[in-house]
Amino acid sequence: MNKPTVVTCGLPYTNGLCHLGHLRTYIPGDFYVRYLRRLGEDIVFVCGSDNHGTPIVVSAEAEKVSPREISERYHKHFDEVFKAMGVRFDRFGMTDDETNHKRTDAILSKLIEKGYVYEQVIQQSYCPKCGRFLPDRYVEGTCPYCGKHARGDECDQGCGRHLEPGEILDPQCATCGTKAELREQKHYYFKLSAFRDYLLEYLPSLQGTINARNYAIGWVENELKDWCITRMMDWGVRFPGTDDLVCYVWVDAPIGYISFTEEWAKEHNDSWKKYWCEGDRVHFIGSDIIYHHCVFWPAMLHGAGYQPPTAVVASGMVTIEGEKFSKSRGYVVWTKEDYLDKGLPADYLRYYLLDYTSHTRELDFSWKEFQARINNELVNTFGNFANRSMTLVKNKLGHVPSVAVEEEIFAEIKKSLALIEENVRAYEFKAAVDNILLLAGYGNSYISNSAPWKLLKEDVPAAEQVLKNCLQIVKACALVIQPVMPESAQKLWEMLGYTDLIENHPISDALVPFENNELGEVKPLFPRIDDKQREELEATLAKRCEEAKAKAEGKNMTEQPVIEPISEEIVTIDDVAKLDLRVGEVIKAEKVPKTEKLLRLQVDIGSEVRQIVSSIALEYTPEEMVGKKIIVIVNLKPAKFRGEESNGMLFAAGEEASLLIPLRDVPNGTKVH
Ligand code: B3M
Ligand code: ZN
Repeated sequence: MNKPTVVTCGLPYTNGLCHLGHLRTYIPGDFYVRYLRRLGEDIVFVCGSDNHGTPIVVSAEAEKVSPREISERYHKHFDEVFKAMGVRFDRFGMTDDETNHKRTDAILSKLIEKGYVYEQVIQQSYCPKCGRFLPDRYVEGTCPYCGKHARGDECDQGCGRHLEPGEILDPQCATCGTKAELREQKHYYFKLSAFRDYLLEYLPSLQGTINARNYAIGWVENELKDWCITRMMDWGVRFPGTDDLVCYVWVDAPIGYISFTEEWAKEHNDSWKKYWCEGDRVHFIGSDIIYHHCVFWPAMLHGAGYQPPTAVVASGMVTIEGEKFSKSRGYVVWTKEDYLDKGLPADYLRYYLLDYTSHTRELDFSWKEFQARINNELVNTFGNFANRSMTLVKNKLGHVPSVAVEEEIFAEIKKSLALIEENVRAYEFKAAVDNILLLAGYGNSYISNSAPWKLLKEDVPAAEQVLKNCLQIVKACALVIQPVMPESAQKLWEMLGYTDLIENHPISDALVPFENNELGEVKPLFPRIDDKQREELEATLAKRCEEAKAKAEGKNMTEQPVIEPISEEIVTIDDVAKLDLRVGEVIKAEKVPKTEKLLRLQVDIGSEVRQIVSSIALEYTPEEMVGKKIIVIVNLKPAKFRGEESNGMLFAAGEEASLLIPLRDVPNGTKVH
């Protein structure tokens, strides 16, 4: 009997919608679970939403709702999308639910008790303008390791490293842009460095994909810094024994895996310990969070007396039409809006994501490739073989032949089953799915070469033998494709004349002789994706990218001006005092004839009316200027512009010549100081 196994998928944060990047982890996780279950393994499959952490608080603040409210909204979204995509967790919990607060408290208390946690006063970024400390996403600056732009807890645009509080250089408040000050704060640290030897012993035996193991070993060999596990904010799991600190989100998030198993066990009268203390633990994650799962998490579990992960399966990243996935640039495919709501079958996307490339590689999504894969592989090979076999039996022969299936057919199926299983167990999902398709391909060649449509006219018993063999292969194909495409497999199962659920049959039923006397209603299994539909899907993406580009360009002008360097010439306070600056009111304005840029203004400066010539005609009309109160320097040496005398100068900012004006109304001639 196999060990009980808990399989988890990385928890989506509840401040954004589900997109294809997410599915790269969940679909293979679901496929793996479905396949192994049908090999008879005892698996519980859990996931949930990750509700804590500063990004969610930042989003909630922007939307003026509570973090719990925003979390519940996105939690529901993910739950629905996963179900629609056929990703079936036994439990999809929330890290903010009570079970997780309790389990996190228990684990932290254990770590404290065992002496793995210590107190330390650190310099933490503080925004003097917003009047608050700046944990994680609240602060931005420069990565101390690679010099790229980084967020408080993660170098998001460079080396991808986890950053400890206080490590970021040139910290700025992410909300208002003010330069952050450093202020002292008391925090708690986890003695990660004490786990170096343990991790170096454990990691070589960690199963899963090789990228996870190798990256982790490399990091541990290089450096292992202690880890700040508290944050000063309200939203999160209260750190034991404190009333102003919560634990860092990466503490309570993976603990969610345990809590969700507990919640499932409670509901099913089962034991969560069976999985967490005795069985196997397999985590499906994105390759950007290997560090958290292969370094922090096993150390934390080991320190608190739990078993570490048995396997970490890390998927490569997703690109969209060859471009780096980016919400702000529009390179994103939303699972619901761009895929499911367009009426596209979940099964097609499952197939594409599993079979495009091997699990650890980068996966490019393009609608063209999507169309090609579906039409060439699913429609032309798999669908065509199943359809030809069943329609010949149903419409031409008229009955299911009673003759026994030939041995060579069973031998071929047996060979396929072994290869598929081997690859599933090795986390080689593409190879597994390729082998499923190869079985259909074998069937397709077999039917083409045997030409039962000809035999039906010449040698009916021979035709019957071929068709019975074909039905056996179709049955096997349905059983093995089910974990990839559950809906289509069920349809195919019913066409084969079964009335029960295919998912209740073990994979090994592929070797049980085809037993039905009658087929069900036979219809084409996979609708083709035509060019028109593909063009529409491409157009949606292209439009989103254009809009994002336009938005970014507009934004650049207003939000990211080119800042001129600060003048190096030093002036003293006496120099400044020499300038006589006054508030003046424009009482008359006209364009200087034959010039493009000059306006001649009559400005009332209290004691007199001055003529000032200014090159603002492209930015302001004379009418606009009349009545404006402006700042004027009144002791400037008179000058002439195009023959017009100018007795002073006004102030304006930037290329747009934004006028400097007094905020409150003051009498003309008031001194500026
Ligand atoms: N919520 C999402 C991510 O970084 C994060 C995963 C938590 S898994 C315990 O991909
Ligand atoms: Zn970096």
